[in-house]
Amino acid sequence: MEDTIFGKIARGEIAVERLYEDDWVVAFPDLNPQAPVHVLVIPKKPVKNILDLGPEDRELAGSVLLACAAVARKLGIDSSGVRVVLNAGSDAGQTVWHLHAHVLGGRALSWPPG
Ligand code: D5M
Repeated sequence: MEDTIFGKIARGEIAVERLYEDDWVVAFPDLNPQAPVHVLVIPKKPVKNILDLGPEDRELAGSVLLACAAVARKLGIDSSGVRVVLNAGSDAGQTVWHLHAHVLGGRALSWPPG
């Protein structure tokens, strides 16, 4: 797949505040926050979105979810509520073609999304 800005962040070529990192993922603040807490969790492996995952990506997929929960705990939004969003495809609003989970919280979030 084509390289993206998130690929550069994953490889450390672009500096971001690394709020969480392990062998599989990196988490950093979203540039355009939609809530008091808005963090992106990306896998280090370049994958376009969840529709691009294969059976070999079980550990990657699990690591993304576990990192979302770790970020929520670290930033203190685990008791009030957290929303995790994975946009996949242009109609879903995906703009960066490297899988990323949005971790949102710190305010009451409405439903359904637009
Ligand atoms: O979400 C893509 C998100 O990525 C959007 O909320 C802005 C954010 N973004 C884009 N570039 C950066 C950098 N460089 N740092 C942090 N956040 C960034 P999508 O689900 O694709 O619409």
